[in-house]
Amino acid sequence: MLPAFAPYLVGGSVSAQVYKIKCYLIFMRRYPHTNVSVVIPTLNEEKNIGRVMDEVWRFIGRRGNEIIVVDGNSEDDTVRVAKAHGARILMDNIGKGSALAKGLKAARGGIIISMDADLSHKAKELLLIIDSIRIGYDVCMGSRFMEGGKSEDISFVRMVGNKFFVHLVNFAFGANYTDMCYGYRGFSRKALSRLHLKEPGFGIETEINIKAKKAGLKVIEVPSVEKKRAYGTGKLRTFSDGYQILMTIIKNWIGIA
Ligand SMILES: Nc1nc2c(ncn2[C@@H]2O[C@H](COP(=O)(O)OP(=O)(O)OP(=O)(O)O)[C@@H](O)[C@H]2O)c(=O)[nH]1
Ligand SMILES: [Mg+2]
Repeated sequence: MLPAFAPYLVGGSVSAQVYKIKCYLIFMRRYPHTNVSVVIPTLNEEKNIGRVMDEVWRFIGRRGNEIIVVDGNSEDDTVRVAKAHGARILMDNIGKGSALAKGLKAARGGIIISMDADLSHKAKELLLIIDSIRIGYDVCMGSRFMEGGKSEDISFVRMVGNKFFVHLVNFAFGANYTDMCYGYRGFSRKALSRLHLKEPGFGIETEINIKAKKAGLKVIEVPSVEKKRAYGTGKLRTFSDGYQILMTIIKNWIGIA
């Protein structure tokens, strides 16, 4: 797969082009072709998953790459549609976090991406996330609240909750995050081997933020635009899942996670 900046190699004077091609070859020698795994937890996403996968394939290409769908026993046709679009299917009936952890563990790529199945993540942002890992970051996190990012989906109550959790984690762990409960991310293999994820539900993203900081991993946030879920209903329950996220922070803070 070509890096995101490949189109910029074209154009300019002959000497500028020779220079750019030299830079490109140096880059490719330092960061050789790395296969990509995209892990998508799903629960009743039959109307979304096919389109999500089409878009992902369009940006990463099928050759050498994989999409892993980890399904939580959907009652609809999610698994059939995902299979028909070329996914590796895993099953997990515990929760979003446990499904994601299972998929991340099973991933074979050198760069591993997590994303949602509801068409709220833009596939073209994959290129920035992938290149961030390629150039040496251990974890790249999409952020809706840094300059250039936004959410068309988040409710006021959830936004306030998210801000509270961001500040709490930054205070408790000396971090500098701008977003927390957002699942569009990239990881190096090394990062995943250091995270030891345990959260079964929607606390998983918070657990990743905390453990990445504790492990001293090189983390970068990149702007991300979250769109509204296309079809179906969201599974996150604001208050009970919010409570789980708070518990995730407290457990890690007092050292029992
Ligand atoms: N395997 C599995 N996947 C889940 C589970 N709960 C949610 N998911 C998936 O996790 C992703 C995020 O869930 P959403 O329901 O979109 O959560 P959200 O984005 O916080 O909520 P909305 O803004 O309402 O969409 C989606 O791809 C879901 O299908 C679960 O229990 N098991
Ligand atoms: Mg969603």
